[in-house]
Amino acid sequence: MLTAVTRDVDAALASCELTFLPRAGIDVNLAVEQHRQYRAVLSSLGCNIVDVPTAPGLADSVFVEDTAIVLDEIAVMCLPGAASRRPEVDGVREVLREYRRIESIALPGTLDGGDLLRVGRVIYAGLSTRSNLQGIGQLRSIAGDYGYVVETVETTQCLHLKSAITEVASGTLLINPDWVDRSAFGACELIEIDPSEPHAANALRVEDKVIYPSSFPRTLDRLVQRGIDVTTVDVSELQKAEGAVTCCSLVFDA
Ligand code: CIR
Repeated sequence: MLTAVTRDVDAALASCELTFLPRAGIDVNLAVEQHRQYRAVLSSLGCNIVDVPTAPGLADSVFVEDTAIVLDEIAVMCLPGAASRRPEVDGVREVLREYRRIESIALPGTLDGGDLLRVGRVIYAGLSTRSNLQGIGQLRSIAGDYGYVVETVETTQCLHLKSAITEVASGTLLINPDWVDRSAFGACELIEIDPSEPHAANALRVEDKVIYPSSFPRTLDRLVQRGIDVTTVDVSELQKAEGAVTCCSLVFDA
């Protein structure tokens, strides 16, 4: 059964970590409503929603993607590059241990799930302000035992690898080529975002469908023209926290 692990928006969301965006007023009540709709779309696409209990004061805890990568065989608990986010991991581990054997990244390695893009048996790992070579190396060693190849890819000007590139259909990636070098993804078909929408590369694939922010109409057109079945969601308040659609869930077969 397709499962989506999510976590409520914390009341402290407005105190979130920010790296590339200036702080803008976040309407937390609206964020809660947008997140409710996001969960409803996940449900409508066949996901069983499993919630991680809230841990008050963890401002960024809605962004569960950064705490783990769930592979078919195991879950690897990440070690977020931002120290304020490390306490988020425990609650997610407690949930994931119901579904997978758990492995973990340890200091001095750091690794954010937002930097991990899995395409088949390849995991592209973003070398970013959050994820370092030690963290990526630990993942390579853990996942290598299960036949995954981990490729390191440098990102620039964006928070995570998945700010710059995500999978929108099997072997087809949506990319902002200004933030990540397209040559790293030679084996895949690439769709470029519309250049006027630099944040538009983050799409959440759920089997043969895609959940996508309503704020990027030009790139949305490109996806639709390629025959991709897209459902849009308004995530304006989560975007002000430098989040988008992949970061609010961990979707896997359970
Ligand atoms: C952070 O800076 O860590 C959060 N404010 C946003 C994290 C978004 N995560 C993601 O896109 N995977």
